Amino acid sequence: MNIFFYATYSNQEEFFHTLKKKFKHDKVFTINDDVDLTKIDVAMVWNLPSNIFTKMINLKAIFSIGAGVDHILKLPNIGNLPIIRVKDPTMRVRMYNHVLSQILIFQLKLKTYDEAQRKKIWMNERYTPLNKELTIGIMGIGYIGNFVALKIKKLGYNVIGFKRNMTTNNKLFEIYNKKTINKFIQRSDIIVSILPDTKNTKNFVNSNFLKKMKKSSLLINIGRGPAVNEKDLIKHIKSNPSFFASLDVFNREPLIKKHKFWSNKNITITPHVAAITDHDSSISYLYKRFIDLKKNKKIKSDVDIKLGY
Ligand code: OXD
Repeated sequence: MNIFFYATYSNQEEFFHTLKKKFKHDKVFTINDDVDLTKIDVAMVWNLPSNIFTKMINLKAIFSIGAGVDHILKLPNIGNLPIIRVKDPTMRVRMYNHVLSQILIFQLKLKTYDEAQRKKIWMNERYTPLNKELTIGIMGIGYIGNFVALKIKKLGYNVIGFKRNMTTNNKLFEIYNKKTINKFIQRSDIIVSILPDTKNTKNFVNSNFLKKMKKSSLLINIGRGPAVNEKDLIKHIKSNPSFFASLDVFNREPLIKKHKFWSNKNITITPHVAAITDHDSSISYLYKRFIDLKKNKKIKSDVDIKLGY
């Protein structure tokens, strides 16, 4: 089969070499090859430009080399083309580590002590809640969200979930849906958004949502930037000094220099690194799915185009 690889990763060369080694029985092309795009069977991509995609008129499937597929759903006339996305167990572990680190920073008031240290202030002891006293609300209970929720629950935190169209309950933790979302927000001490970027999730966390959150609370966003209304978040923090946010994803990346988030002491910024793509493990996953396609001549899409994930 003919494969076309395209990515906008900073280490895409390295990724490409590992991919080429793994797919040694097939031909892997890039933009630097003089290749007839109509002969490409499979595209393995991150941020593929539309003008390249539209020339690949005989594609059997398009693979996202990351977990997200928003970059693929933006392409024109995707139709019923099967979309495969990476399900990488190491990505889930990294997401969990990241979430736990941000929970602990908030729970143990480490930002406050850090600020005091910079001013050489020996701060009096402050109450820090135990795990069992905190409820962590996870929005987006998919491959990653479910794993994070269960790992956190094992540490003794109370865990609840939110999934828009969920009607049945999960046996391991309570799941709220779009009808019961208010209760989910009000119960949570910390909300973790692992929401994808879809028409239903744009500005999901807006002033209305934030107002319902506890005054002393933490919002962690490791899903997609557009799920959080950035202006509303800044306003909310201004009037709620005990409200914190830890953001790994943004409306526009990289975050521009003049963005208000940079200098806000209640906001922690990480540059979309909560779960970096692990080359070996994600390429192994892509390979497994590719072999399925080669053997069966067809493959079931991982993505419901209507839902957008
Ligand atoms: C991904 C990401 O979707 O890195 O893989 O955001």
